Formats: sequence, C-alpha cells, structure tokens
Amino acid sequence: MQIAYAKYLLTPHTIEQDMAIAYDKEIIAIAPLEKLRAQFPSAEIHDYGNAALLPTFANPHVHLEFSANRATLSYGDFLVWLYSVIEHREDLLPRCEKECLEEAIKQILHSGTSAIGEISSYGEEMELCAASPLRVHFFNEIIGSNPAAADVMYASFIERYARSKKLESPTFKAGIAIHSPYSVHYILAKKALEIAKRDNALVSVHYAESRAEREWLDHATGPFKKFFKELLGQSTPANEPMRFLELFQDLRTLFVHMINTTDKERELLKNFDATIIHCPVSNRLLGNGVLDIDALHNPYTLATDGLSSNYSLNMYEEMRAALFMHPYKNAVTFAKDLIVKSTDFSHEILGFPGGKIAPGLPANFQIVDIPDDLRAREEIYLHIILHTQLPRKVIIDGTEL
Ligand code: MCF
Ligand code: FE
Repeated sequence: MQIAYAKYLLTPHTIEQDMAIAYDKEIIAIAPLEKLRAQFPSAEIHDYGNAALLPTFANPHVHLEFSANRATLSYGDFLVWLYSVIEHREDLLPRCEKECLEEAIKQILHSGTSAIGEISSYGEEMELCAASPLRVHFFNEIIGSNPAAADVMYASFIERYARSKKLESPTFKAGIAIHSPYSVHYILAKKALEIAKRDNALVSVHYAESRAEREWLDHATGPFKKFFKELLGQSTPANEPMRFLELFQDLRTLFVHMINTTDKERELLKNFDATIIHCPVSNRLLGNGVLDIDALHNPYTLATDGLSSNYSLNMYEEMRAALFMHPYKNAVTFAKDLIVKSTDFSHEILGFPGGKIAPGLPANFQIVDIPDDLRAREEIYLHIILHTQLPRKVIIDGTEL
C-alpha cells in the first residue's frame, strides 16, 4: 500500500484540499493524510507538498504510425499536406519502427496521458500498443474510394480487425476507423460499419475537416477535383454527406474535426451516440480553421491528432492551444472544462475506467507543481494549463513511471 499527498486533489470535478489517497494498483481510499496513516501504518508515504494530484488524461485521436514526422509533411493548406502524405508515406511510415513507436508511447505517458485512441492504417504498431501500459482503443482504419480496389482494402481491414480482436484485454480494445467521406466508398463504409454494429465496436471517422472536402462533397468542385482526377481517375465524390452520416445512426462514433459542418448535419447528429473530437493544433497547421464548439449539439473533447499534423502529443500543449484558440470563452471556466473533458469524459468515450480519483478505479494519476502564490483556488485548472510543461510524476496502475 502507498499513500500520496498533495495540497490539492482534483477529482477532477471538485478541488479537495489537504486530502490524500491510499492506493495499490487501484485507489483504495481518499481521506486526510493522518487518517490514512493511522489506517495503513505500513504504507509508503509520498508527500508532494504544494502540488496538485489529478487523474491522467486520455487522448482519443492519434496516429502513432506517423510519429517519425517532424518536418517531412507540408503544412499550411490541407491539400498541400495531403499531397505531401501521398508523396512521403512510403519513406515516412517505415521510419517509425519499434524504437520510434516506443519513444512516442513514452512521451505520451510522461506527459500525463494513460489512454489513447490510435488510428492505424497498417496495424504494424498493434502488438506494441497491446503490450504497453497505455490503455489503447485501437481503431483499424479502412480507406479506398475506388470500387475497383474495394475488395483488397476490405480484406486488409478484416485481417487487421480480427488480429486486434484477438489481442483484446482490459487495456486494449478493437475499434473501427472509417477514414473519411471523400476517401471511403459508400459500400465499403457500409460493410465495415455492419461489423461495428455486430460487435458493438466504437467507430472513429474524420469528417468535415477542410473547406476543400466540403466543396468536393457538395459540388464536386475545388482542389479535390484535380486530386481525384489525377491520382485516382475519379470525377465524382465517393459519398453524399447526409447519406454517409446516416450510416452512423445506431453506432457509437467519434467524429473527428467537424469544422465545416452544416446546420442540417449537426441537427442529424443530435440523436446519434456521437462525440466530436476537437484537434485545434492540427486544424491550425493544416489551414482548416477553428471549430465552433458552441454550435455543436453533441458533446466534444480534445485530442492532439498524430505527429503527422502536430509538433507534440502532450495534452498540456493541446489544452494551451485550445485556450488561446477560443478567445471568447472565459479562461477560468473553460480551463476547468478542458481538464474535466480530457480526464473523465475522454476515458468514458474510449471505454476505459479511469480519468477520476475515486476508490475502485485504477491508480492512474499525475502530480503537477502549483505556483506558490495561487490565491483564487478555482483558478487552479487555468494555472495548471498555463504552467505545466510536464507533470512532476506520473503513476500508472500504482507504479511510478
Ligand atoms: O487527422 C489528420 C488529418 N486528416 C486525415 N488523416 C490523417 C491525419 N493524420 C494522419 N492521417 C492519415 C489517415 O489516417 O493519413 C492518411 C490516412 O491514413 C491520409 S489519406 C492518404
Ligand atoms: Fe487524424
């Protein structure tokens, strides 16, 4: 048994002062330090002093396969980025083998994140994900807008999905990713989603990410017209947006980006089991703009996206970006919102227990330094986001990293 004390404990919904937690692999009790010391006299005690103890984060949308990217891919404009992915994919992905993947996972863990939603197009990182201390919801991606290639793409998806199903455990779950409405043929999406329905699998889909996507799907014009004609010999979009969205009716889905949605689309999703995944840094770098979070009818949460469109997988960086990209939101209350979403809510949507400090949950928590001169207690969430580069300590399943 161990006991951890910090001046502030964020459950994360409430701020408790001068409370400690007793834990082994799980959190056993929450009480004042003296009480726990008397109850567990042989426990090892960690006194972190002027710090906050809070749950670890979940990052529901990453692409670990792209973790070798620093400056290979072009930023600035979505289509320019996409052309650069096509051009460099073959040399970029093989650059991220075991060592590179392990480094990315290590950085995720050390920045206070213990659960991820991993979007995987080849499945090479599957075993590493399953064996790591991270909780991983592993989304096997299906892609392919050309009907001629549909069978090959479907077979590859089914093989990877089956392989991930076999690896399922309390810390590893198999999910399904439909890449996007412009890149997945309607029939292919439908078939993959029938599997999701059968298995009650969680689904992830990139939707309404760029203005180019909107122009292409709505009017078959814009920069995607040339892209599809030259690279795939295609002159019509793979999907009609509303018909595509209706495929997700009876599923649990993470809709990623959602910047350029219409009123009608947002209305339709109202009655779906849908969560919006907001990736502000990725959206900024690819020139896609800012998600209007107040226009959404569904709950949203935060993610980094991959190193294919971000400089970091650290959720503190992402929260700072979100804070500054929504300048009309009250910084104090919005900061609390971001921390609650990134801990409790993101664990809930990925289907892993955690994201809260409560007895019976895994002992997954982090310790962050708090400025000595903090006066307004309720501003602690904001100061955590402003001042934390990395947590001082990260504890996963009761063990310090
Ligand atoms: O989320 C970002 C930007 N939007 C779309 N796709 C990706 C992102 N980062 C990586 N990707 C992957 C995607 O999963 O890049 C490929 C897919 O495998 C793009 S399609 C050639
Ligand atoms: Fe993505």
